Amino acid sequence: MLSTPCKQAFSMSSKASPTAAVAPTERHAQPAAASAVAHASMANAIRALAMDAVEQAKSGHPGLPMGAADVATVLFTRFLKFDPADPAWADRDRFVLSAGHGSMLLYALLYLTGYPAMTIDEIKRFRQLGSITAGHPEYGHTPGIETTTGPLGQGLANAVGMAIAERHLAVVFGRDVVDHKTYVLASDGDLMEGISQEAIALAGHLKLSKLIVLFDDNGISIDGALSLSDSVDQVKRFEAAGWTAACVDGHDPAAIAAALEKAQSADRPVLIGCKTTIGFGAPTKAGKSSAHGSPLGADEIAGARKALGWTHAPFDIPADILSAWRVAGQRSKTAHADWNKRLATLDAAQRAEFTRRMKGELPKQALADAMRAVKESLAASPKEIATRTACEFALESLIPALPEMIGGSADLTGSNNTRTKSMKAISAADFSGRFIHYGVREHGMAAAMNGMTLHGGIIPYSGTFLVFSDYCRPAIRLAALMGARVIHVMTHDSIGLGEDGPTHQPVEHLAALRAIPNLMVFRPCDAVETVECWQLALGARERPSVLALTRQNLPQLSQNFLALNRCAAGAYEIAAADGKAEVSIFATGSEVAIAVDAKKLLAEKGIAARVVSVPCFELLLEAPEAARRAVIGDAPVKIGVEAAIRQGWDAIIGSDGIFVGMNSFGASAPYKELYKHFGVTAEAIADAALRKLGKN
Ligand SMILES: Cc1ncc(C[n+]2csc(CCOP(=O)(O)OP(=O)(O)O)c2C)c(N)n1
Repeated sequence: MLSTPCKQAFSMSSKASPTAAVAPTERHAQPAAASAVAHASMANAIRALAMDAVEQAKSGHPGLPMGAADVATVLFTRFLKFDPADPAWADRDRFVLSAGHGSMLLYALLYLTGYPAMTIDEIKRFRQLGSITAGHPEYGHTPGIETTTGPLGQGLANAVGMAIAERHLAVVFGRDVVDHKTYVLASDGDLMEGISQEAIALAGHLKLSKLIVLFDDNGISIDGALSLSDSVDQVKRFEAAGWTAACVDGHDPAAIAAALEKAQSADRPVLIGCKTTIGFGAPTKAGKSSAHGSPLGADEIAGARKALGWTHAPFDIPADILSAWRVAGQRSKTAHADWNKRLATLDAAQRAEFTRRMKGELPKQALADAMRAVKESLAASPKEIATRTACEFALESLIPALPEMIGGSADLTGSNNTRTKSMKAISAADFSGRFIHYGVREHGMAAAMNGMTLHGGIIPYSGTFLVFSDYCRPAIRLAALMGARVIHVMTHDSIGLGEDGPTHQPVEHLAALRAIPNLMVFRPCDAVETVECWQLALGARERPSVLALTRQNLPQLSQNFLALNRCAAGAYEIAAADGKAEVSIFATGSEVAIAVDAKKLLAEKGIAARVVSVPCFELLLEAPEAARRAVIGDAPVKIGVEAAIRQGWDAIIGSDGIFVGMNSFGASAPYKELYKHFGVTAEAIADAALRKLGKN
């Protein structure tokens, strides 16, 4: 325990005084120039910027920044290792504002500590089009933002992935170059979301001792007092998950600093519950939900200025206070310079590898060689295997070639085939492994993977059933929004999984995933396409991917070695028509072989048909128009085949095209019977084509 858990909330009138100075602890003493300015003035600068920016934007959330200003001031001026001149410094501490609605807290900190891009003009343009001060913090949009937050709980779960990445990379490259902490500021909402349970359980299990969560324990959410809907003892909850947890007065800088100091040497993840008052300083709204998510109003702001002793005009930070903050922003300069020196003394090959990995660059030759070897071996001895098995076959070559790949599964390792024979599991005692047993935690897994990618140095891939993509969809959406390369292996991708029945048979999931912008959904039809889709997913540095793979065996349709990655076009003609095609059959995954059989049936009736395999809608639909037209072709009859719903297919077959697939949930039976039962057969395709041609 760090200190005794708090029982009561601390109000403005508690021992925390808005003008109190800080008593520096020995190790994290404030720099001289900073300590000349009272802690309260520095924290009040955050409060003033937050209330003024929200007021000017006529929208936003002043309550959290005002309440958490003391906690953030202590963290940023005395503990956090960062360098505003180099927001991408690989060994910086990560700070995640999980409660993204409090974005003005982060923007104020970035401005005050001196991130060059974050000017006072950007603060004044809070929430305006083209500013870097978006409503919620957006990764890639604003230097210094580690992850996009706003959907509550995600940031906390991202941080778990960041902390895992740190531990793994420290083993690979050594503590001299990888030795940093991950800090999170989380709100009541973050901790109420279900994903937080998955995240804290995984972090506790892995004893992520360099993960420190500051809980903004203000007892208020949008509807009012937290007591309306929650009575969890968070300290006990975190302790039960293997964390060390305690509570401090979040307006007492000395207490916050003492807890943070103690957390530095913890042997497990740390929760510091910080009792705060939302909207601290606002005369009538402090401590109330009315401070949460709307401008305070002119009178309330005037009252807050008075209460806080802040006499300065809106957006005006007095030179001495700004200078104290800027000095704090320079605190880690020496640490950064020392780190540069240590990196320079690293063995040249190790240094180059570290730099490559942190930049997210692929070992191009190694990847190309590995892919070529797998394709050559498939051409030499074709395999009739499930695409999930083909995935494992590909991984056997990829894992040694790409040391940055870290695999995993949400407790379906044997079914997902995501763990190759050589892969050792990561554990609390040993982070050198490259496989993570995420437990039955799809959402936590997907969000942790986002965190690993954002940390840098790692390309994470997962395993679960495609039907459970719903359980991790919010994190997949954020990966797509952030442009994060994470790869989800999702097996058991249709009624082809058979007996487990409709609860496990995805029907609408491919369409739902294809609806997410910037996500690539691959559905390879055989072992060769599986390898090619892996190559494309790995090569897409700013896009997440889903690989939808079968449980059931499929014939290898491409038996000759081709160096070209045909899947790169999104779709290609896998079986040409004999003569001018009257029918084009478009299919994905397991249904491509069925389409090829239908082509044969049509040939017997004298109808020329071609089959186009469509392993990736997105790549096809993004292709230049001429290329797209060429592959879609102009056959009078177009048929789409996929053991899933039609939604999305009209982009390829047109609204008058024929679709052979699912109109309902599946059923429990051996899979061959299911294909017959639901009419996803070569005969059904051929009959539909003949009917359309008036030849039936
Ligand atoms: C997943 C998700 N659900 C709902 C919301 C909308 N929302 C934003 S803040 C919030 C709760 C506010 O309470 P708290 O987290 O305690 O923040 P505070 O009031 O202390 O600022 C909600 C429901 C959201 N951002 N994310």
